[in-house]
Amino acid sequence: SFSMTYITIPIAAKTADSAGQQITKAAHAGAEILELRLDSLPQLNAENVSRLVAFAKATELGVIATCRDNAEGGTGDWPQDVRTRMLCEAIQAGADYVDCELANYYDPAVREPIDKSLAGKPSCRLILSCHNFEGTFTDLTALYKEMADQGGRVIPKLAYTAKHINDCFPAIDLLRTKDRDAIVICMGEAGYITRVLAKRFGSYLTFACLDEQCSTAPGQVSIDELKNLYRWDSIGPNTRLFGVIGSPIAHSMSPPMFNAIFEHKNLDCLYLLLRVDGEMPEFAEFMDNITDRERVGLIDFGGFSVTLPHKAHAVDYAEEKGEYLEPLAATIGAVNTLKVGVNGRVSGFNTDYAGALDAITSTLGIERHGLHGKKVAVVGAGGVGRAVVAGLADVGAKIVIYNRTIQKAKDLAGEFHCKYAGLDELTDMDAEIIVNCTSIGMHPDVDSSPVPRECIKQGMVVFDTIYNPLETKILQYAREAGAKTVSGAEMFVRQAMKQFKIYFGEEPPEQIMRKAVSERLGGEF
Ligand code: SKM
Repeated sequence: SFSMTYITIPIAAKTADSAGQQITKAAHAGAEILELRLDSLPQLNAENVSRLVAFAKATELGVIATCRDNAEGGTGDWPQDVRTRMLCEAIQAGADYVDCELANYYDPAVREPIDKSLAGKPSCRLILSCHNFEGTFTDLTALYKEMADQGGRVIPKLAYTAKHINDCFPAIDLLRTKDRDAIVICMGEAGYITRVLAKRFGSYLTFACLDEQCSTAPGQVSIDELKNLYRWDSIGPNTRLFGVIGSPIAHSMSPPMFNAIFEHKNLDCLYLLLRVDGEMPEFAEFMDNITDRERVGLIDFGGFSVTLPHKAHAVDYAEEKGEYLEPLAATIGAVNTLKVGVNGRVSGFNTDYAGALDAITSTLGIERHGLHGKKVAVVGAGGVGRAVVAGLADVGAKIVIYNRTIQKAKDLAGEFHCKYAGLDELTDMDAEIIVNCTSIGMHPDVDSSPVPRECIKQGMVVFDTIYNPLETKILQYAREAGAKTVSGAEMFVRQAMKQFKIYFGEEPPEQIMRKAVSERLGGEF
């Protein structure tokens, strides 16, 4: 069995005062280990090092001392003999761990004094580290073994840059198969899952920063995010994983919303941002990595939300390698929900169209069949428009599709047997419900409306699929005209409610989801 996973905050301060402040802040924030980056001290000498170690030890947190070589990301450009002496000094001063680069440890002029100092301090452990800022290591496992061969008290530390999320899998595999305490971390934004999942996969520690300014390496997550968004204290070795796949994805409200559900229902689950850059090949590689027979049950993803640009890729994936594809998702050409079965094979669904229908029917207080024969103007013929039209056509609404490029409106209308027109014909519109599926009015374009004010009449329902801002220009016009309004946040919550039902087979806690989204968007909807 392995040790727990410690949240470690690097202290890389330029002055002794600021180091002291950072240490105090880190202790308050909930750090469990402090990593003293001695190389960042402006005056590196024995006295400063022992004072800093003593100050850090007084917090009763674990203390790592390292004097990072510039070749592996350090600063200061200190000569090797100075760095070695400072590590020995830190050992004497009572550091719990010293971290020395494996490459340097091979040098007897480094190894011998360090080993000698360690011999006098049996409780101090040696972290042997190797950093690659350029990319992955050619043979991660061999490097790990080389480190482990250096003795029983060694904790191997391997940190490499992930340029793509798919580069994280070797690190995760090493953590799963390691035979001793080890630190394996992917740097870079694409490596973020290895930091957040360090506890799930049993890395000895994960590095977090106090805030973005204090980050000592790219991709470091703040301790506040780890604890409050990523449920650090609740994560265990069996936590089931979920996530939203897309690129860009930082804006997604799915993680705070699903993690709020997990918290509320006390589920041993965690929901992540999964930025999968690229197109079908990268998406398929990611899915293959997750659903790999060797890894299923070990990595244990339960399901995914899928957003741009991967919704069509998810259709193809479910078709080629999955076990089920919802027929309407195939018709729409977009899967936004993947559920991973016990066999590791995925099923694909679309909950966007249902989310849109539910947003409208709940506002009108009717059932879906109540939409039969209703006159609906759908503005926009892109991806969202397709899902909305497919859903409305399925329940027999009378649809007119309006689009700037008339050919696109015509093609979509032809597929779903409805009418179409250009945006200039909106003034002749005869509709009970208007749905905006364009991005007109989305932040920062907040003063534009896809539909002129005079087209909106009292008693209509106006639904904007945009949720940022909560009240777009068209919704403002609608409110002022006495029409009923539906925000994109309503659709967002409802598509996610369907996802929860698909993942867990039970009803979702709607109010908790609304609250999480409201908090994020800064208003009720
Ligand atoms: O269809 C949804 C998807 O399920 C999640 C999402 C998000 O998290 O931003 C947006 C929509 O594409």
